[in-house]
Amino acid sequence: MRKSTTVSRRKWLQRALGAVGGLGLVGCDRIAQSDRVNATLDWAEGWTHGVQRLLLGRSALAREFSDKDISREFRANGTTNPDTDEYNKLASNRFADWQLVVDGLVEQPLKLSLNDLRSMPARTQITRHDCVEGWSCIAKWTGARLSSIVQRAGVRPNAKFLAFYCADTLELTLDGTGQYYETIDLVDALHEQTILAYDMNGQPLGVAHGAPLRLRLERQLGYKMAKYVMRIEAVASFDKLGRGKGGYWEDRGYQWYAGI
Ligand SMILES: Nc1nc2c(c(=O)[nH]1)N[C@H]1C(S)=C(S)[C@@H](COP(=O)(O)O)O[C@H]1N2
Ligand SMILES: [Mo]
Repeated sequence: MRKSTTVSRRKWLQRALGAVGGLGLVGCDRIAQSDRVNATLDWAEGWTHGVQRLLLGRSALAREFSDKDISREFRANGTTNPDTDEYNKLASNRFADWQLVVDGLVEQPLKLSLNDLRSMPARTQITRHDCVEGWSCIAKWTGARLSSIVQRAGVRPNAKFLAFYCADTLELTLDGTGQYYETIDLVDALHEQTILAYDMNGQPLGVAHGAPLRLRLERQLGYKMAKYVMRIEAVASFDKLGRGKGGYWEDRGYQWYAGI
């Protein structure tokens, strides 16, 4: 099975190369036996496999742990309380009046309460959170699958990224670019383990860890996992958001794709 796929791809490549070289199909097999053509074919096949591996790599699952591995203390980092009037008001009512806004390049803009989110397809996973600063903690996260939300909103064909806007301002700036935000592409948005978590270790998410809702994106570093998510916007590019690099920390020099 594998072998025949390889053989037919090789045939196809031979034909393609033959066409490029202006050689008739008749001559292909003979020409293909020369070392130079074979080297080219090997290179082309290697390249194809490399791309396949890369794409497969994007859907592979992050390691999951068991209950006994859960960290006794999970460190909180960055903002531990947005502490704005608006946020405090929502928190005082245990976020009963809070709604997640989903808009931008979607067919159907959404406003979802915590109850709405809790009634959507969910996933629970015990994973390790790795912060770029060099510490890790393990916790159990439960949340709505981001793929279900994307599906319900129906992203338009020109949407390439999802932007997450948070309730907290981490740095006070005159132009407002100190507000925390993040962007991810649709490949990561549809990943099996990408969820909007409302529970941590079986309890409603606490304020320090991003209440009422935080992103879990288990194949990337901690700074990608936006806490205090208020709004998700489907966008074609993130050039015009913040300082244009795709996230609060990206705008300050960190990589946009923080794969682990
Ligand atoms: N809104 C918001 N999200 C954020 C941050 C933040 O400061 N504000 N810090 C990020 C960083 S650097 C890390 S490591 C994690 C920390 O999550 P925790 O507080 O649950 O440990 O949240 C990320 N998401
Ligand atoms: Mo972090």
